[in-house]
Amino acid sequence: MGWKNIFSHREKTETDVELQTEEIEEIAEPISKSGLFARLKQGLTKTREGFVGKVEQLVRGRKIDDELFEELEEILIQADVGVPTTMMLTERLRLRVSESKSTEGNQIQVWLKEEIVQLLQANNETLVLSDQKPAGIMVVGVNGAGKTTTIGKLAHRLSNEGAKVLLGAGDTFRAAAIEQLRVWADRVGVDIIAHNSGSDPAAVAFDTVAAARARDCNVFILDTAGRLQTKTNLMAELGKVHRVVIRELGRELDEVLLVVDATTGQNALSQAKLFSESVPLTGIVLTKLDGTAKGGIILALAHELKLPVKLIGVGETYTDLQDFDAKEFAQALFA
Ligand SMILES: Nc1nc2c(ncn2[C@@H]2O[C@H](COP(=O)(O)OP(=O)(O)OP(=O)(O)O)[C@@H](O)[C@H]2O)c(=O)[nH]1
Ligand SMILES: [Mg+2]
Repeated sequence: MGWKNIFSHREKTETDVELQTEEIEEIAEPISKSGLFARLKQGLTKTREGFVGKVEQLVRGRKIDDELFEELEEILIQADVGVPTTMMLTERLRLRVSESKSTEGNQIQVWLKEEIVQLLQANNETLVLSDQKPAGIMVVGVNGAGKTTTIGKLAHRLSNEGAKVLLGAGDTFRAAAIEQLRVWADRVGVDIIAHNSGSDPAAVAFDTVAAARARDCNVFILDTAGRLQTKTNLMAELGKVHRVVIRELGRELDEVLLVVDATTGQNALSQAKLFSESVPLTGIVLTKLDGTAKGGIILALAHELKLPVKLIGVGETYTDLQDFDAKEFAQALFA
């Protein structure tokens, strides 16, 4: 069985997972589904308390009226759900109220959870990597969003699942950035392509693709320097790196992931919009959800963008980079 099959083991039934255990044991740390869910729940503690907890307090023992809706809107906006998504959600809740003629405040919380699941599910996708060697992932985002850490965690996971992984140190802006990726490569036990700091990132990208092919790698992951989405020259540079990669690869990348720090608030939307003008983004990695009470940004991203959130970061350890699963997410949030 190839690594790709193992990669998607979370979607399989318990029996399927058991059957694979023998093959996985040597190459993967066993992380049970319940263990992952516990990490997710723990990572969402602040948002659960700051957002869902407030909704709970609001509706308890209350009758549904306009005032309750106004307060609910305030809670949603404070949790970074954003105005358009807040309006969409409350409109749908008002419709449910008028259809059901319910007056119990508690009902609002039940419906809100259902609406959140529906919104997140509409755009729920996980990573898709082709069987063609090498599959390619490029990781972009603003400074400090969590790109390099995400690459380290992803390399660990793919490598554990049997893939031969190659990292490309495309952030040539700082010497420390190359070193940081090298530390991850050593820790995970995968190869890395790096040039000196200050060198051309497109040349690193080119060499990474060529080496991935020459070494028969399953997948390469290219790091890039953090950049503000408003700096047009840096965004143009990113476009150039991407063009070099696909020319050398001979096809589109499998994933171009935008890493977004969940604590940056509504700016996340601007990041997604402007980055997607330079490179064809395939999905978002939403990091540092554990560090914010404003995890509602994930709802704004789902509603206002066409891009799926594919991975979420709920902490700093290996197992804290998880596939995004709408149902599980809502379950952990409302637990
Ligand atoms: N708590 C928490 N911290 C995270 C998460 N993801 C990344 N971090 C931390 O965020 C900090 C920045 O991460 P990096 O991976 O260096 O970010 P980057 O986007 O590569 O940064 P630049 O290369 O400087 O643009 C590090 O201290 C990471 O440990 C997460 O999901 N949760
Ligand atoms: Mg970095």
